[in-house]
Amino acid sequence: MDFNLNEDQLAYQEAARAFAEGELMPNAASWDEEKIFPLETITKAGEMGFCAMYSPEDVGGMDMKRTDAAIVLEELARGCTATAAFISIHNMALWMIANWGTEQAKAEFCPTLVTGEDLVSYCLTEPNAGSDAASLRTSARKDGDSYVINGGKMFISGAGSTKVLVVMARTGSQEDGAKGISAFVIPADAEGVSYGKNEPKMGWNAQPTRAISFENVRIPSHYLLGKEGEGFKFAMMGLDGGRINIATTAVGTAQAALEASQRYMHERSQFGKSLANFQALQFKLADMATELVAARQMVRLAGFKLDNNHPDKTTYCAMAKQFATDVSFKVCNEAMQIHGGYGYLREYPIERYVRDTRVHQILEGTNEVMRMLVSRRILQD
Ligand code: FAD
Ligand code: 2MC
Repeated sequence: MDFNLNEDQLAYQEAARAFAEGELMPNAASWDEEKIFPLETITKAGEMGFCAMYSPEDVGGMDMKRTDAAIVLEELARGCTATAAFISIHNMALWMIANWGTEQAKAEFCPTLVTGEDLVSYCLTEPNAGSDAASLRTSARKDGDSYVINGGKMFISGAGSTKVLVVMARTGSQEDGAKGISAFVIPADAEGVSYGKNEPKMGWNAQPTRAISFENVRIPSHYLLGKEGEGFKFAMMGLDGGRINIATTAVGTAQAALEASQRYMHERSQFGKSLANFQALQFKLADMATELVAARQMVRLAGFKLDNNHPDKTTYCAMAKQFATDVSFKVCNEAMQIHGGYGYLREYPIERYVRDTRVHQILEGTNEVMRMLVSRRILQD
């Protein structure tokens, strides 16, 4: 067993770190403050290959291992959590098109998604179907050589700015549950697609979140991914990898918070000594560092399970998402405590790290849903 990063991984890490430090870190605070979705910067990330990391080469992707993509996303998140997290969602949705799209759909949508010139949203959640995603009601009715989509999605990242939507909709009846769900690729400007306001939110301000309505949206039947009834499985397979990504972007942010705390403890003095002399804070820093190492290792282990198609890959992805996002939020919050009142001010990045990592415990499956997945698996044995 070798815990060292190999040459390729070190090269990916270095490239991502340079990109994060040059393009993301200097702008993250103003993107957050002004709610700017940095489309041009994401296109630059696309030039580096970061917009199609684990999509296959036949569509122009990098065909990287999930473990390697996690290394890249961790570094990007040190620069800007919200931007890195959107890049991760884009990678997940593009991977679904690349894997299960028809040749026509792949030829139409993949080239500009791979380069990051265009972006794609992942549309599963509905106002009344959040954790219970299989209860979704958006319908897709077959009509000749078309499908007609009606319904609505909630909380869609990137919506209003993305050019393409991957949408899970019901081709079967409500009683069919998960088996009645299919996945589609839909142009974001198709007639009948409309968008809600950019939801004001606590964090992730460098990317918009909107509701989407579909009113008699007619799409050709070759926009169906795979076969009818396979959509829920595809959505969940996308999320296995997505959950590693959400976990690793939380770890990257917490790493930045840890490094800021280390610096601050040397810089700040009280009672005639630097904070680095107080054992209460030394121990806090030690716990932060230790738990973060455990979280990172768990993310990489889950990546390894997914890369090797291990039968328990879904369980490991859920464990990693739950553990790493809980640890990362705690580390960011502890970093705020170490920074005292200054940590609470916008002048320092710590309060943004806290706001941005909080949502990682909620989305791509809440951490309660992750515990549900893990306990279901344990109790099966
Ligand atoms: P609910 O499902 O209503 O849950 C409420 C609470 O009940 C939670 O604590 C939950 O854990 C708990 N709960 C529910 N069921 C159980 C149970 N069986 N046992 C124990 N506890 C339970 N979705 C997309 O499809 N695409 C996106 O791009 C996207 N982006 C998002 C961006 C942001 C900023 C946010 C906030 C959300 C985004 N989501 C997106 C939606 C996100 O995935 C959901 O918010 C999440 O899955 C939870 O659903 P819900 O909000 O409806 O909460
Ligand atoms: N891989 C392959 N197939 C899977 C799978 C996976 N990871 N997970 C489930 N399936 C299959 C499963 O095998 C079953 O098929 P079959 O009956 O043929 O065996 C089918 O899908 C239904 O699965 P379940 O019986 O487990 O469905 P259930 O409704 O009980 O629970 C649950 C599913 C709770 C795990 C799912 O609804 C879930 O993940 N909920 C959370 C929703 C979520 O994560 N939303 C994220 C939205 S995206 C987002 O937030 C972003 C920011 C982008």
